[in-house]
Amino acid sequence: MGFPKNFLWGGATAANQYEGAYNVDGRGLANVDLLPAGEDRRAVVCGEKKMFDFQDGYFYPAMNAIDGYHRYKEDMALFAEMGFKTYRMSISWTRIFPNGDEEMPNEKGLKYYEDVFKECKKYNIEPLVTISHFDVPMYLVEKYGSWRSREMIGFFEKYCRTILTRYKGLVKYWLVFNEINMILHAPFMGAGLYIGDLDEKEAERVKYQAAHHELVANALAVKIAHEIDSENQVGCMLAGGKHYPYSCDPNDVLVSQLRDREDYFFSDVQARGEYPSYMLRKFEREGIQVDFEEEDIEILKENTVDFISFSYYMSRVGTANPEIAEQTTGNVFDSVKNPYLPSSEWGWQIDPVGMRVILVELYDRYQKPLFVVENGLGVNDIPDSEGNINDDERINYLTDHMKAMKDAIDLDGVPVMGYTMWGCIDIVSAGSGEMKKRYGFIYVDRDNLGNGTLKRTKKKSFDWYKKVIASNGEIL
Ligand code: P53
Repeated sequence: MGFPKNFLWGGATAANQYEGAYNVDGRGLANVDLLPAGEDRRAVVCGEKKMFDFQDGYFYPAMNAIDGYHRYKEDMALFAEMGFKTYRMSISWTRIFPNGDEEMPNEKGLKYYEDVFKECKKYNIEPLVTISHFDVPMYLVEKYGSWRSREMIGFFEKYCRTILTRYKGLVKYWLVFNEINMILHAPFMGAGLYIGDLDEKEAERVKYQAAHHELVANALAVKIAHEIDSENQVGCMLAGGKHYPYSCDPNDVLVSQLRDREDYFFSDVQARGEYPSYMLRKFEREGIQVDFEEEDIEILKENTVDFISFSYYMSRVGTANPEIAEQTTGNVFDSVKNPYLPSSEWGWQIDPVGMRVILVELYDRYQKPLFVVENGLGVNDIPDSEGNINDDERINYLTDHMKAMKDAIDLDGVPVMGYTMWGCIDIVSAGSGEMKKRYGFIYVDRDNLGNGTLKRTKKKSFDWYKKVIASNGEIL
């Protein structure tokens, strides 16, 4: 027993956190370029502070990131050396359609990813491609207000058709929207929505209307992918992590269950093909007017995803007791602190058992194959006097989470397709904008302000992960 023979071990990155080269080869500006480092980042990410262009006095870490655009061959060789079976990456929408509404795609952008996929093939690495890892062309944000407008569906459909056609035979595994539920918590980073000028009720309506458009676009992407190549497998992608009741007070249990539904709403639609009754009731009760077109119901119903993917960093806690207010820090998902769990340097609580809990829960709920497409630990790794990085804390974190995943496979019978460790090479942190929040097996010489040689160095975990993959998880 243990991990299945064809288990897809690998690592994950996202275009805006990895590539840099934000204005090279005709690439257009995207929302994700405009998230500044520093204390205003959160307000921009959450759509409260408007940042539609670069402003003086700010540093924008995604502009150059770790220059993966020019260094992917060197990085891919290192992934191959670790034995990666898969590499999760994302396509930057504005490399393909710089404004989002062009008649013809940008050939330089298309060619770039074709080269990347060919490089994967050279090493027998199966690409797992996110179609939108939070990015939206700024032109569409300014002209249409991003996903609040139904017009977005058509632009996205065209983008999907273009890449699915071009990369037929090179890519088989696709994810449509990264962490689709992020739209409720970080609307500008997650979906290009600026809502700072709206009252609370209108902001809520806009978020759900935009979510509906994304859900329809997701279903159309599934449809197109299946039409273009019946080999294609398309997954949804959820920011995962269950809410545990703070106590066994039934009211805490209920609150936790209700909070989980804010996340499961998305995968419920994507996996089951219809709006869950609890969400329709919520819209009715709270007077949230979400416009549906007649055809949407059928589109959603007929184009459900093939598998469920998710990120898992931490579990969350729900309580009905307003006096329990100690919050965890550093994540856009607010949660009460769990007294049983330790925290990372960034205040993210560490809970390997929660990996098994979420795997079991998602499989119970959907009975579709699961894919763990993000998991990992952000640490401020500091090279010692010899330049070595002994990241034992990361190795322990990953070992514990992989063991929990193995339990879910072995003891619970959950079908897990693969595991891609987040930030397999150090990249810019999405939440904090820092470079020093590092996840990688590979260290990158760059600091929070963009200084450094960008030199890549293997950490201790590099050889450890190589052994994990070579033994198909047996050495854990
Ligand atoms: P960082 C929280 C906040 C921001 C993005 O996060 C997040 C989460 C976790 O649910 O989502 C994913 O870099 C995301 C990645 C991101 C990763 O978590 O803030 O898909 O883009 O880098 C880790 O430590």
